[in-house]
Amino acid sequence: MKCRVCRGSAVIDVPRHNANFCAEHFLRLCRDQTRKAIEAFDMIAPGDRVLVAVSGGKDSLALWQLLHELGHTADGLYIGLGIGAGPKGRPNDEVGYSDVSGEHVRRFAASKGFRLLEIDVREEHGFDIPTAAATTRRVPCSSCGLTKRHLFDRAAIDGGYDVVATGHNLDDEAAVLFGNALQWNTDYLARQAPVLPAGNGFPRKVKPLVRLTERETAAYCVLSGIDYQIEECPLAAGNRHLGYKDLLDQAERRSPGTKHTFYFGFLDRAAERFQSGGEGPGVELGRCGGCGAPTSEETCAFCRLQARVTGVGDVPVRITSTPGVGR
Ligand code: Q46
Ligand code: ZN
Ligand code: ZN
Repeated sequence: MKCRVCRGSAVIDVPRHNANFCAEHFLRLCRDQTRKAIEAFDMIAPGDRVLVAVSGGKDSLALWQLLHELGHTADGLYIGLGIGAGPKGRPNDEVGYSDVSGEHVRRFAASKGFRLLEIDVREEHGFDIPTAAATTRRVPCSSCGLTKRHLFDRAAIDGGYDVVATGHNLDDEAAVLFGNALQWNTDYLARQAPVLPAGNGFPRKVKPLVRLTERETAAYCVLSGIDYQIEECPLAAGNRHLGYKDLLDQAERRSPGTKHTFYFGFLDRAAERFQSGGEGPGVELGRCGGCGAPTSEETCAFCRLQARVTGVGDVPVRITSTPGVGR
């Protein structure tokens, strides 16, 4: 197996590019794909301050390093979600999934000299994700996604960042698209883009890894010596997107390039047809009475969730977004 670029000995095959690469040229491929996504979708302008959502997993740590390699100013934000099942799947381990994830992030940031911000949801907001899920009786990813979006938005606005970058990769985006298309969730299809512009008190949101698959970001980490949290979130089991990922993996094995064609074909030829206004930047939003976040209601969804879970206040919780979609 020879590298397509230098004909040296290859360490990885990438069937969708019909090519093999040595370590050096595979890492370059990852940088080039990230740069291409950033440029094609005007994700980050020169001089923009970027806040990277870091979880300790392969995608977010790869993204953080890639942004630095591409010359961007990127700080990280880690949110401690209080997810407690331990690394070996034992519930109520003293060192839980979130603790281990946080350690990976801190070690990585310290080794690179990157600036890391942290928010602990238990300490600062009085609840954790397992409790929120039990209280709302919804899959944990609903309250988790809502919490993360809210806190990243607020930290970016408060910290004067121009853009929030997340590590969603091609597998993630293709799976969300697949799920939304299966159910014809036209509102979500309208907002499924690798860039959501700033407006209405929200920062710009970008997904610079949309041209890389999960396997490729994992290989990027291994080949560049990034020590990431390998365990999957123990609360992910109820997440429908995992099933869609399996289906797309099968299709990809039979026909390499399927995920890319599906996702980028949608963006090129179909996405526009679903745009019809909605809560985009053009619609004027009010401000939450509790925290000041932009919202179409008196109180934002995060403050309603917090009130319901902590029992402080009596506000009905209504979760309308799914992870990875929309604001
Ligand atoms: S951390 Fe949170 Fe994820 Fe765990 S509960 Fe779901 S959304 S799976 S990226
Ligand atoms: Zn090579
Ligand atoms: Zn609020």
